[in-house]
Amino acid sequence: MVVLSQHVALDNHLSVIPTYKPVLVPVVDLTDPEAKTLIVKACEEFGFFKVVNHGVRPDLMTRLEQEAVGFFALPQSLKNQAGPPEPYGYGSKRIGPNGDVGWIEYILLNANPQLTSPKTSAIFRQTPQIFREAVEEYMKEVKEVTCKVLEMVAEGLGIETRDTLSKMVRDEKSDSCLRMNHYPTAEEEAEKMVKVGFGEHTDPQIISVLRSNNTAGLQICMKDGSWVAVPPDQSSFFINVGDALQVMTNGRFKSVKHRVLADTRRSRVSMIYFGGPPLSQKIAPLPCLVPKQEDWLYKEFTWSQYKSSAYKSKLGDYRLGLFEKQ
Ligand code: GA4
Repeated sequence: MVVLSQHVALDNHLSVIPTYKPVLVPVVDLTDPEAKTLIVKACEEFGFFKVVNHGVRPDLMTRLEQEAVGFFALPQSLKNQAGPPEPYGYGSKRIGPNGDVGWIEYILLNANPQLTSPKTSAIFRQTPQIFREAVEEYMKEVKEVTCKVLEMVAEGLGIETRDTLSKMVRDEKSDSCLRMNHYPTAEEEAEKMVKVGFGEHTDPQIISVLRSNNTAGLQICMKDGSWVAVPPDQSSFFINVGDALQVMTNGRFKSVKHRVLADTRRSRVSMIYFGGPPLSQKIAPLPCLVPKQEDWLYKEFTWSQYKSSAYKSKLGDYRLGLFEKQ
């Protein structure tokens, strides 16, 4: 991992190409017997880690990447038929409904194939069978990695029922989603610089599992407020703790603030699986971790309540504030 030591932000552009100094990124080998301990440590210290030996076939990753690249290469008018996102569908530059923007275009899909909307069908219109299959096969395997990691989290935390967290994602009503992001290159020479691709934010869900091509851009925020750049690695997954897991661990795990600074000389493609609970799931500190309610730092809420409050917020807002106990 590399620390961003200085930058100047001007109207979503960085006027200086930042300088970096190296830091270690926690790497967890999922086949290591110590993996659960290392995951818990990484979630406490960074809210972020990289996983290797995850068992997902590399061809599934490259196939979905190729399909996504194919979609993003379509004429703008065709892509627009799959948008604007509400919240699922194709989006360009605008992120969420409250005025956030970035140097990005993306596809957001609900992980539940039964919730196919006309916009989702428009995404798959050009190569229906191949793209849909690539998405489904990829999601099936990444969901397995997500659940495996959540089971290791539960074991590492000493929770007796190891599926306490993973069952929320395995549930057929789980509100998980898949995001495919494209941070394009700039055509104009004057535009070739570092821009904010995806502004700083935390993810609302339980955990997020990201895979990108070999173009840099992802940065995470350390506890002291400094930003560190994460070197890309197309064969690994990067996992971050989301708001819901911060609440369920009563703040022991931190939902890590992250962002993407896009170097517009190279295009970056990432796909992120957001492991979310069913809409009706109650989210609160887990009683097996924090038995006394008076020790809870957060009020109980449903995932549906949290999600609607998130969609009323701006990307960089501290969304958990509304749910903290006084
Ligand atoms: C951040 C994490 C996921 O990408 C996402 C985003 C969502 C969106 O793009 O539609 C949000 C953002 C994310 C958090 C606050 C709201 C909702 C945009 C936005 C301003 C799909 C998610 O679940 O929350």
